Amino acid sequence: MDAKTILGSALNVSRRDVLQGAAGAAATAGLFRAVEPREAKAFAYSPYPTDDELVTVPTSCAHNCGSRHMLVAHKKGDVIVRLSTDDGRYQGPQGGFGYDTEEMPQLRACLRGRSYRSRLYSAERLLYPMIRVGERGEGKFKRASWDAALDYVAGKMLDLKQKHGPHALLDQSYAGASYGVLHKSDQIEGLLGRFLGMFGCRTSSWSVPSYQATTFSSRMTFGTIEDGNEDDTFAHSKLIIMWGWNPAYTFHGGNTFYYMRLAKQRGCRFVLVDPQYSDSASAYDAWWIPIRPATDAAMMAGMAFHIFTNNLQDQDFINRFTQGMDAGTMPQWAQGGESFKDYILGTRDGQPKTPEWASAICGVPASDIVKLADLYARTKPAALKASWAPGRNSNGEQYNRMAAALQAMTGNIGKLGGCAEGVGKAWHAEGVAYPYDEFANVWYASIKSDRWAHLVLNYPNLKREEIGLWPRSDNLDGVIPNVRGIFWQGSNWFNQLPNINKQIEAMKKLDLVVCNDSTITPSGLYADVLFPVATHFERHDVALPWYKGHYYIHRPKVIQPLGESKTDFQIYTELAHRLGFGERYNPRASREYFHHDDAVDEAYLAAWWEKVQHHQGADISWEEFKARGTYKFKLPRPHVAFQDQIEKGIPFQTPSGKIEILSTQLAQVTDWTRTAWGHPIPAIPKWTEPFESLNHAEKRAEHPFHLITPHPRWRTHSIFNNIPWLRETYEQEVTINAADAKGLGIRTGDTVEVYNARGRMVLPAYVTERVMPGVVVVHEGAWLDLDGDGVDRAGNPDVLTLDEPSPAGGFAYNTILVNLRKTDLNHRPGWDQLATSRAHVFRRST
Ligand SMILES: Nc1nc2c(c(=O)[nH]1)N[C@H]1C(S)=C(S)[C@@H](COP(=O)(O)OP(=O)(O)OC[C@H]3O[C@@H](n4cnc5c(=O)[nH]c(N)nc54)[C@H](O)[C@@H]3O)O[C@H]1N2
Ligand SMILES: Nc1nc2c(c(=O)[nH]1)N[C@H]1C(S)=C(S)[C@@H](COP(=O)(O)OP(=O)(O)OC[C@H]3O[C@@H](n4cnc5c(=O)[nH]c(N)nc54)[C@H](O)[C@@H]3O)O[C@H]1N2
Ligand code: SF4
Ligand SMILES: [Mo]
Repeated sequence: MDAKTILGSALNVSRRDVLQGAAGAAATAGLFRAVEPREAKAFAYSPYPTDDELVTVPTSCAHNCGSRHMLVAHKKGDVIVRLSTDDGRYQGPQGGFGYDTEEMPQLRACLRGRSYRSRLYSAERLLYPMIRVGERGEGKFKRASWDAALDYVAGKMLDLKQKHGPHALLDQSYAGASYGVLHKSDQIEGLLGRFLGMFGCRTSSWSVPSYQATTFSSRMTFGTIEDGNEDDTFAHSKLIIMWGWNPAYTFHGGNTFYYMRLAKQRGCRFVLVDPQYSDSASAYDAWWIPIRPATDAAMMAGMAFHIFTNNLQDQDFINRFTQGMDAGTMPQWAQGGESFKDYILGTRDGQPKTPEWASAICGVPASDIVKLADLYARTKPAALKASWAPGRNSNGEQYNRMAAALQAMTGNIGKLGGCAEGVGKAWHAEGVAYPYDEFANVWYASIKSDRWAHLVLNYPNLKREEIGLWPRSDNLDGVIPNVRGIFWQGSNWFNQLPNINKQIEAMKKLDLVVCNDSTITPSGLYADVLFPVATHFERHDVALPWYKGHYYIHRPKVIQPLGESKTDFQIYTELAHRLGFGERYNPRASREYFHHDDAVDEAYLAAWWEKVQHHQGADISWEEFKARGTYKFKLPRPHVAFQDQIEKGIPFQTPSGKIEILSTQLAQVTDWTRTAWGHPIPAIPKWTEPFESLNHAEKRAEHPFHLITPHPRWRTHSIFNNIPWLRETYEQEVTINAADAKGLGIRTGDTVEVYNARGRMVLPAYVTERVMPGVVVVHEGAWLDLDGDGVDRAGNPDVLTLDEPSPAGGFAYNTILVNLRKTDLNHRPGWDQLATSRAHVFRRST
């Protein structure tokens, strides 16, 4: 072969191209001597197909990630070769290339969404049903036919129901696919709940890891979790306090950061109250107030003290809209009782909650507490965005209720540029496209989700309050469920719930574990049967926004399902047929649905769109929506929660119709063991001691550091952990303050072990001044990778977290004392180095 032929074949160009190139080079040699034909050829080569060679299909990204953006698939044949995102062309009739306005910004994808192709085609994809052949957790499976795998599960279900009764199967479905209307995984509205419920054998789980404490607070205070403003309202704030909130990483809406930037340009001031200095703080040049984790309620009480004692409160707002803020707003039934102001001033308990008192608990100088309180009370409008992470603590509900008290006393509720969040849900979407009728046919007992291991390990010798058993009004009230099997759908909770080692022990006692997922995961590794699930690129659906955003995005079936994967709906429908209730479960489908889902899914979605037209006034047809790809609702004014309550005097949805600083419901509980919470909760917001914190001298002697575990920018919890592109952008590391690191002889890049009585994990250290002394940070969501000694080499902080619920059911993910030491054990950052699903052995043994 001569040089040109080699060049041609190496670059994969046709022989004709090479010949033309050679002729061209010869003809022009005299003119362009400097240009080597070899270089010209290499430059001209284009390795990727251009758009006119591809089919373009707009769709959306997915999962429980804080937002919902567009992805635009470009495919060749049935393979997606490129993903792009919104460029303005999908915004309806007014849109067009480059269209991007303050009223209607594009829905542009983040780094995770743009990497989605490598998740779609990852080596960890599940392509065939699998049945476990090794021990649970060993990772050994053999490929099975759909028939064999479905028969096995159906047989086991009948057996367990017959032997152990109607509680034997635990529904651990969660939000991996909650934000679609048809192929839905969800604790409450999901496909699995309906399936197990109709089968008549289900224990469901309540309590949301994200914000159970916050939900409790929003419900008690406002009577709803829809206390959220739309993203664009941030642009109208004069002061934004990011309290335990890092929107540069953890999105709470699609364009939050954009609107906050507009606020900055208009002169808004920013404050961050957080143990770590975040990228959000640096982006907005925020005043950083480092705070000891799990002590936020104390600092807020100190702020309330300053506001009351300097008469900076909005007394008119308090008088008109609150219950129990002070003596004048106490309801008839509580006259003479302790009001919130009494508590803050210490008139009953003798302890005024002064900034100095607060400072001793939270570690923030009293002068800074005063300065922030002053700034917040005097700047109008001001948004105290009290995010969920500080509520993801022991007694976290008190933090959120205290925040609501501050928001109310400064009159920042129901006003543009203010903020009442809380949960922050801004919109009630038309969320379900299959026949879902509020628990009809759904037989259930309900336990607190992260207490399943405690239940299984201690059954039947436990009290109802240990598992947060939901009260019932029938003769089954108080019956402790005998759980013998788990179904995971849209959840990798084995990897994500607290105290994984306790879950591993409980796993050993189960008779059946079934996991539906698109990839192998740690939950799948501990399952008996793996059902491969088609992703949202491989099925027909409509996407919902997260908590903010008034829009829908159409999700066509962009490509055919990979391997033998099926949708969750197909899997449960076929199982239901085998168990005798297939037609009831999926009334639009025949048994053919397992092989042909298109027409049935289309029918469900078209009927759902009719509801959108009738209930929400969407003004285009289903066909037009499909053609357009998105539908955005035009709001008559920026959406501000409770604006009508404040401006028109409409009652709040609480028992009193007021913002309940004193909760009517809590004040009236007589037996806490018979509530789902199980533990006493004060009726007004109060500072209560967490299980453990930097203030517990005795516990600190052995475990001197407080670990917090925020959400990662580069993953959606555990999803995307196996993506090499994203792995290049980060390390799963423990962030430690420079002075602390010096004391331990640790430098950036050293491998350290982080441990406490519940577990051990290994990961590299990142030494910095951006986290306060005494606090260390590890992001949640790494895929558990245990060695033979039970040490997690991946760095999943849930081997260290505590499964003890805080009184209102919150998850104490940020309340963890730990210690650190340098180690010779190696860190194993991800299974992508170890696993291929094609091998049927998902993990190397240790
Ligand atoms: N230490 C610590 N732990 C935490 C937290 C913390 O702050 N700190 N945060 C907690 C919070 S807030 C949350 S929300 C949880 C999240 O916990 P999980 O919900 O378990 O987290 P994800 O990683 O999102 O897992 C979702 C799973 O659903 C799968 N999935 C996606 N789409 C589909 C589908 O269509 N069908 C099926 N069958 N499966 C699908 C994904 O592949 C993935 O495995 O983690 C909690 N864990
Ligand atoms: N990129 C990305 N975005 C996400 C998710 C994701 O996995 N990845 N998950 C989504 C989900 S399901 C959820 S629930 C939300 C979570 O949203 P958030 O709860 O708001 O997010 P986190 O990242 O856990 O924490 C935010 C900040 O709180 C700080 N913090 C932790 N503990 C304390 C404390 O005790 N006091 C104070 N003052 N600050 C504290 C952390 O340092 C961090 O900077 O994010 C959503 N958005
Ligand atoms: S924020 Fe969520 S929906 Fe948006 S692109 Fe990222 S992962 Fe996808
Ligand atoms: Mo969450």
